[in-house]
Amino acid sequence: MTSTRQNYREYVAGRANVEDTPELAAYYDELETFSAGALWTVANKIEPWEPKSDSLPMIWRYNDLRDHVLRSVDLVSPEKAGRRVIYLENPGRKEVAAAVGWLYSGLQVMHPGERASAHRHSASALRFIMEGSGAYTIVDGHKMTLKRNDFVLTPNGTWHEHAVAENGTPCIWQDGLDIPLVNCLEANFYEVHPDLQQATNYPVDDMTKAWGNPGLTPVGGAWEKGYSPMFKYEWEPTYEALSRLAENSDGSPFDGVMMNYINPVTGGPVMQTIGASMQILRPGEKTRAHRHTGSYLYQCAKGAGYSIINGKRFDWTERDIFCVPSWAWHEHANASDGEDACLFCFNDLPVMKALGLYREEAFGDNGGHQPLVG
Ligand code: 1HN
Repeated sequence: MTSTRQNYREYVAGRANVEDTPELAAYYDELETFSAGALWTVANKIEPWEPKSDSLPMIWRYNDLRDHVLRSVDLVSPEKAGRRVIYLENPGRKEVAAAVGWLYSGLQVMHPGERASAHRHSASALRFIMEGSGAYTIVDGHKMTLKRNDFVLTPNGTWHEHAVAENGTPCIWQDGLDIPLVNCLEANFYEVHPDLQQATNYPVDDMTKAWGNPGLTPVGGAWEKGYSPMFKYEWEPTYEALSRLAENSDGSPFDGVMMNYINPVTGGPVMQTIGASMQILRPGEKTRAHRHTGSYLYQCAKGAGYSIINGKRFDWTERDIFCVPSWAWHEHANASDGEDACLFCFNDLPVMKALGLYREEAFGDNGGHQPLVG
């Protein structure tokens, strides 16, 4: 019998390097009948020297996708589809429907007067509003109005639903979820709301009004949940804060002027599994290359520029989405001489950090910039 079994040998002291013999092949066959195997045949594969992402660096250009997203409105109803979403599929992560690593993302579209049913799940989700007016999301009874570049949380376990008001315009937003991760951990539950729709029990936008005041926190506003009580982070104060920081600081050589969206109760990430940030690149600014563990999805919220990821250049403009896989070298640049550029990013950094798996490295050569390949 010829075996198709792979033997991952490495000619390095301390690594597994056992030659195949007919006797060992027979032995491996016997082990297989008991659903067992010899570690030394796979050790080098399952213990890579450094993270090897299956995800490819990718860009999804809005110009390519927008018409297709809008077309789905004629093809399926939100009632039938549940959510009318075109998801972003990384060619290396098709089986798990991930855009990068263990993160899912998609573009959701709703027309005025449409309302999707309420549900909840163990996966945590976020929205980043791309275009349109009149959209709102209800999270655990809290209604939030959504405008361009607003960032909204629908944390794990919260009832949530979306709609666009009758007098609104077609709305598109980016969804981000940790579904691939939660499925990988075999911990995902899903429930449809018993009434299909939630009652809105609170004043509109109350959570942002209560928790979104810089340097101030409401007295008596106890909050013990693992995610931020501030469900919506609006664009104007975010951009203003970044612009103010940029006047006073150059930020980090690798990320430039960047701010994290935080849980105001803890100062930590907005949700337990997903973190998010916004960064501003001033005209002509170029960051130095570095790499770190964790998976990252970026959306250009303003302006234009390019990123070099593992030696390949990706040019982006407003609304384009691109990913940086774990341990991929990356640097960002604003090529314009007049306008600043802003990059929204969400990532699984809270997971990496909570599990003690975060690592970072600076690119040392060539003044900190990658040579282009290909
Ligand atoms: C979900 O709940 C939404 O609530 C969007 O809008 C996309 C993709 C997979 C699983 C749940 C939403 C989703 C999702």
